[in-house]
Order: sequence, then structure tokens, then C-alpha cells
Amino acid sequence: MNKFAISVAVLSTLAAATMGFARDTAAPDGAKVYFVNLEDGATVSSPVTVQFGMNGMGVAPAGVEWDNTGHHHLLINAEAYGPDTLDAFDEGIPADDNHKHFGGGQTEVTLDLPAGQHTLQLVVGDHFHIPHADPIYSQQITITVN
Ligand SMILES: [Cu+2]
Repeated sequence: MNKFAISVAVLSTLAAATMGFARDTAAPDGAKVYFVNLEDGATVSSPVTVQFGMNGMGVAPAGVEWDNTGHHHLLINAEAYGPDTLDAFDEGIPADDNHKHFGGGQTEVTLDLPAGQHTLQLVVGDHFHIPHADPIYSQQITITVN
């Protein structure tokens, strides 16, 4: 590693520590998120109401730092989040058409989805929109909109 690369690495680490980036918010053991009303392989009609379930921890609005809480994120037709991609959101879950934030503490949404197959997955983010140290996320499910 040359000097420049080392400086960049050190600065990035400092920035991460200062700004709270990286997964450093604890989540309770055994906490879970899941889809309340949709199963993998379900066929549904649009608009599709998606209910977010959470067990073993609480929902708090984004920006509020309370222990054992987080807010929901719905990944729509995005790359699955899982053991191989745990660091994907270490600088925050993006906010775009494929990554929806529910920073007000909402626990459901109604989506207009075109006909065809869609994947959905829930990921809990902390007050900085970053997954917990032990990330809490659901299975990625595939639904068909008819
Ligand atoms: Cu968020």
C-alpha cells in the first residue's frame, strides 16, 4: 500500500468513526423482521399492501437514537441482502425506487406494481439508516402481480 492509499484508508476510518458509519448499533438477540401478509410465491393484485412485522425490538423514527429500535426499509427488486452482502449498507441504505425508507416509523405501505414478478425484502436500519451490528433482515420473497 502506498502512502496515499494509507492516508485514504486512515481518513475513511476516521470519517466512519466520527459520523457513525459502519454497523455499530446493537440489536437484541433473536430480533426479527418479516412480512405479515405476504408469503414467498404469493400471487397478488396491484395495488399491493405490504405489512412489516417486527419481533424482539421496537420501531422508532429515523434520527431517534433509542436502544433496541430501528426503522423499516423495503427493498424492491434489489439485490438480496444477506450473509454475503452484510457490508453493502455500511454507509447507509440508499434511498431510491428500489430501497424505500420508512423513517416515520411506518409499518406498512401500499405499492403500485406492474404485472409480473417482483422481489421484496425488509432490512431494519438504525437512526443513521445503517443495519445493526448483527443485521436484522427478512428473507427475500418473490411475488407475482397479476
Ligand atoms: Cu432509513
